[in-house]
Amino acid sequence: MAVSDWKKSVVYQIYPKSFNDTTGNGQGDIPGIIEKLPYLQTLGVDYIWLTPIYQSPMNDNGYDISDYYQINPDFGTKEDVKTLLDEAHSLGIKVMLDIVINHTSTSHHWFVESRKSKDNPYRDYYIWKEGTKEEPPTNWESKFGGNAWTYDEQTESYYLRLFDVSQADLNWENDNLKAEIYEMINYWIDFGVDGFRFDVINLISKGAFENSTAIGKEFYTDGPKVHEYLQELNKQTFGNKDIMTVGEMSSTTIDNCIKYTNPERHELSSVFNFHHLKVDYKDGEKWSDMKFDFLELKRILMDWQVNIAKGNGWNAIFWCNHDQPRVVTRFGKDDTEAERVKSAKMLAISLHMLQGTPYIYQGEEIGMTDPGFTDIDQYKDVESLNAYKLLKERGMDEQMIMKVIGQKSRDNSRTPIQWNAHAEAGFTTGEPWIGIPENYKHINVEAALEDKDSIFYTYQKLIQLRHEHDVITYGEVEPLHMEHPELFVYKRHLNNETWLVVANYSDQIVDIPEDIDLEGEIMIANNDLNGNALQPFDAFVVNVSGD
Ligand code: TEU
Repeated sequence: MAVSDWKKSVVYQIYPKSFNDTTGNGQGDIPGIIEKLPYLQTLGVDYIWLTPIYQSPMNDNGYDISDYYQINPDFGTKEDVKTLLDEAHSLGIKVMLDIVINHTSTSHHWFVESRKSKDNPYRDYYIWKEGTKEEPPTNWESKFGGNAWTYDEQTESYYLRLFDVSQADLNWENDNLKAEIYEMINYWIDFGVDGFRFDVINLISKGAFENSTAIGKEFYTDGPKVHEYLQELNKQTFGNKDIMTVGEMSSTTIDNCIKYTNPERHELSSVFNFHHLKVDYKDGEKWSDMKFDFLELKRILMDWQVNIAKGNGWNAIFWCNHDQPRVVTRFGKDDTEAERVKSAKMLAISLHMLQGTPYIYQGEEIGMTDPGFTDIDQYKDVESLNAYKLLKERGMDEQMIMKVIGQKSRDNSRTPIQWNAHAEAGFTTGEPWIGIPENYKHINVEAALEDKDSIFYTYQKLIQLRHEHDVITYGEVEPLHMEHPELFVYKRHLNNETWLVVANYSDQIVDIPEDIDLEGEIMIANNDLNGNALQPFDAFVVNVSGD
């Protein structure tokens, strides 16, 4: 049953293209989501967030929007969205849409107009600068590789695109543009949605357009007017309404995230940051081969936990999304079935006991793994395909390229949900748009629901615990044993209640430190406690109140 306090809620992220196909065209659709709502109700989530479902050429799977008011026909119709809202609401599930307003597709009619001439009324909706064919306005780099400016023959100028060439950045200095954005968001509020996830929202305020000594991030990340823009957006659209918001913050800081989410500032409800998911980027480079740094992971998570709370801000907490590899492969272990199940539960427990709003990405609740693609032709993602070309140009050998893409590609999380052991994992009756790993025969929703010890039921219980025990939402976080190389240990305190969380991140038996007393009521665990040692990937949450 959904909770009335949004701070106690849990969100389930749906990537519609890979969720459930009802037409046999190999891509998921909105009726497919409707069909699975009872499953999500069984899991117990309060909200679902759908990644973009609007009209789009799909160069970046919907993050390139060409019309904010139309639904991509591959996903269904506006009627389908209405039905989804009604049916979700009747099951006590709220619905969040993804709003991409840092950029639009270059097929959006604003951009089509904008590129026509320098005096077109839409010209200023985007960021155009002069430059010669040989020399772009600045040396900034696109997040997807290459220079961030694209030369347009028509008016012999450059437009800024921090992502793909087909994703032109919007100019938030333009009042008409802002008014159109507010109108569009209000349209979806009136339509009946309950929340929004704002894509790369901390990039909307561009500062000076100058050459960078790095890749240009410093000029537009948490830019000079971003808080002003968000306060205005809040006031003109969702502020003072029962709408939950989460902003996706690229390379942000704790101080800015406090500002984004402290309720007194009227900006957003919560924020995603990604610092804890860069602990396997060697020297900050995503396309590198590296096992994750566990001490760094704990340090970053706890730094955000403690300091965001001090500033009265609010985190979103997550391991997975449609841009990240699968967490069980990444921070757990999927070599054997026992290790996969055990480590997936441990990761779930140690994350869901933190403070903030937890997000579960489709398939995470059954411990889906990276697919282990070995051939570049298996990859579909624009970022991965660009990386392949760039790494080749840099001279990296083919085997290493496939290894790092295998580790880091966004396609790792984009393979379809494995519903059952039938053909194509029950996702489609046609040819899936992207490959499905063989392990669907035993890793699937049907099998998970039948096994009362499955990962699914750990997630279900974690959601129930959050709904029932205020300590998880409001308790103070006390980090412990931060230098321990295998254990993640912390306490949560609320009034007279104290919960202790102990998780073994290693595949080895580890002694329990002497000052850790696991005496008390076990609230959730993935094993029975026995003796003074933790088995590989053990995780325990104990109510130790009265110690
Ligand atoms: O992602 C923003 C973003 O910068 C990253 O998550 C990015 O995919 C990654 O860092 C690349 O290494 C958001 C969306 O989540 C993503 O799917 C879109 O491609 C991107 O914005 C552009 O809209």
